[in-house]
Amino acid sequence: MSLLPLFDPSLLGRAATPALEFERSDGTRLALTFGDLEARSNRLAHTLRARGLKRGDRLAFFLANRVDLIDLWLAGVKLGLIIVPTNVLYRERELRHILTDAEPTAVVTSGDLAAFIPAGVAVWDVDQLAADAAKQPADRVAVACGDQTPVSLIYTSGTTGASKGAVLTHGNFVANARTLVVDWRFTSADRYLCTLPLFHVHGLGNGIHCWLASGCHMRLTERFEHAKAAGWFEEYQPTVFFGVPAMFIRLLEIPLERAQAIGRRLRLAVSGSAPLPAEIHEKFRERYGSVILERYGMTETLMNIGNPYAAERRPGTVGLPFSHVEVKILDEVGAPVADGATGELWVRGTNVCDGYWRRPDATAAAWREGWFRTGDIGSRAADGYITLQGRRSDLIISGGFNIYPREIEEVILEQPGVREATVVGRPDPVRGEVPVAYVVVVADFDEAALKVRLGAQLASFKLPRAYVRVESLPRTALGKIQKHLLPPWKTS
Ligand code: MCA
Ligand code: AMP
Repeated sequence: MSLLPLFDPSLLGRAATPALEFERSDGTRLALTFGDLEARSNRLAHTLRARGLKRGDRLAFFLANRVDLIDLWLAGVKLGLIIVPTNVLYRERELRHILTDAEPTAVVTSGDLAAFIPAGVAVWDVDQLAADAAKQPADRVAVACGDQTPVSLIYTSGTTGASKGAVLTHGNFVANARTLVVDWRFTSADRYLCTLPLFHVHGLGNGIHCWLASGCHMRLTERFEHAKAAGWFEEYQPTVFFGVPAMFIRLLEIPLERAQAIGRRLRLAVSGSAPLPAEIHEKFRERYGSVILERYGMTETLMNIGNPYAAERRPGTVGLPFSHVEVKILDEVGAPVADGATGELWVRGTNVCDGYWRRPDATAAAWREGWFRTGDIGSRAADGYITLQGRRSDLIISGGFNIYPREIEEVILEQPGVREATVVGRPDPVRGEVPVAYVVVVADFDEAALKVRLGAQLASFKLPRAYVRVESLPRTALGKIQKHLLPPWKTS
C-alpha cells in the first residue's frame, strides 16, 4: 500500500476540518484545513510535473520547517518521487556529499539558505515554486505507487562513518505510521505539537504521518525554541508531544504550577532519537504528572521498540518490540545472548528498508537474510523490556542530532599547524553529549582560524565545545587511537 490511501481519510474525508497551524519564528501564523493541504499539494504536483519530474526522480530539500515542506512531501508521495531531506544546519561540504550521491533533479531551498548549496546543483526557490503552483489547477495528480516504491532517500551514517542514503519505501512508512497510530491511540480529537525538524524521520515519519493518518490537529513550529515552549503548550494545549531528550530537559525549566496545568492536557509525551536519562523521566513525571513513553528507532528502520501505552513505561529502557518488528540480540560470533546479557540488536520487519542507495557493499554489510544490523548494543530482561547500552561505533548524539567524529577530524586535520586530532563525545546536561576535540599541534597553530574553518564547513551542532591540546594521542601498537585513554575534559 502507498502512503496516499493512509492519508486520504484526512485529505479527502475531512477536507473542511482545520488541520494545521504553522507558527514561524517571527510569530506569524498560517492556518489550513486538510482540503487546503490536498489542493496545495496537487497544485505543486502539477508544477513539479511541468518541470519534468517523474516517478523515481529525486528531489532534495534544504529548508527549515514550513508548510511548503509538507506540500513538497505530499506532492512527492503523489508523483512517486524520491524526496531527499537534508538537515537545515548543514553547510556546503555536508550538502555536497548528499547531493552528489543522490543526484537529485534539483534542491528546493529558501533565499537565505541558497548560498550554502554547492555550485553545479540546480536550485529551486521554494517561494518561486509556490508562486508557480498557485497558478496550477487543484485537481489531484497521482501516480500508482505500492509497498516497494521508494519515497525517500534519507542520509545517515549507519554503523560506519560515510553518510549513506537509506532507501525508504511507501511500505516502510505505512507500517510505521499504522502501528504508531494504533499503539499510541491517536484519534482525530488529538492536538499534536510538532517542534521537531521535518528533515529527520522522527518529525517526518512519526510526527507528520501520525497527524495525517489520524486526521488530528497539528501545531507546527519552525523549530524548537525553549524560551517559547511554555507559551506554546499553554496556548495550544496539546494532547500529544514528541521530542528528543534535550527538549524534555528544557521543559523541566517551566515553573511547577504551569507545568502541572500543561501535564493535565497532555495524554502522551514520547521521547526518542537519543537516550533519555532515567532521572529526567522521573523529574518530568514529578513536574508534569505525565510518564514519558520512550521508544527507539533508526533512519533505516523507522521505529523498532517502544514502551507500552497502557502498561509500565520503564525508565531507562526502550520497552518492547513494536508488533511489526522482530528483534534479536546476538553476541560477537552471531549467537543469541541469554536474557540479561549484552549483545548487538538486529531487527526485521516491514518497517526496515531494503538497503542503501547505490551502495551494495554497505548494504551487504548491514543486512543478512532480511535482518538489519543496528550497531546498537543492548540487553533484554526476562520480561522482555530492552535496555540500550551504547553503540558499536563512536557515534556522538547531541540534542538528537548524530555526529560522526571522523567527519570533524578530517576538517581539523586540514588546518595548518595540526599534526593529529581526534574527537570524542563528552557528557552535557542538556544535549546528552557534545563533541570535544583533542589536538596535537605544532608551534604555529592558530585556534581561532581553526574555529572559523569548522564553522564555515560543518553544521553548528558538530562544532567542538573545546579543543584540548595534548602532547600525543594514546594509540595501540597498531596505531589505532584509544579514545578511552584520553585525559578527561573539564568544563571550567
Ligand atoms: C537547533 N538549531 C536549529 C534547530 N535545532 N536551527 C534550525 N532548526 C532546528 N531544528 C540550532 C540553533 O539555531 C542553534 O544554533 C543551535 O542549533 C542550538 O540551539 P539551542 O536553542 O541552544 O537549542 P537547544 O535548547 O540546545 O535544543 C536543540 C534542539 C535540537 C532543539 C533539541 O537539537 C533539535 O531540534 N534536535 C532534534 C533532532 C532530531 O529531530 N533528531 C531526530 C533524528 P547556533 O548554535 O548556531 O546558534 S531521527 C532519529 O534519530 C531516529 C530515527 C529516532 O529514533 O528518532
Ligand atoms: P539515526 O541514524 O539518526 O536514525 O539515529 C539512530 C540512532 O539513534 C540509533 O541507532 C540509536 O543509537 C539512537 N537512538 C534512537 N532512539 C534512541 C533511544 N530511545 N535511546 C537511545 N538511543 C536511541
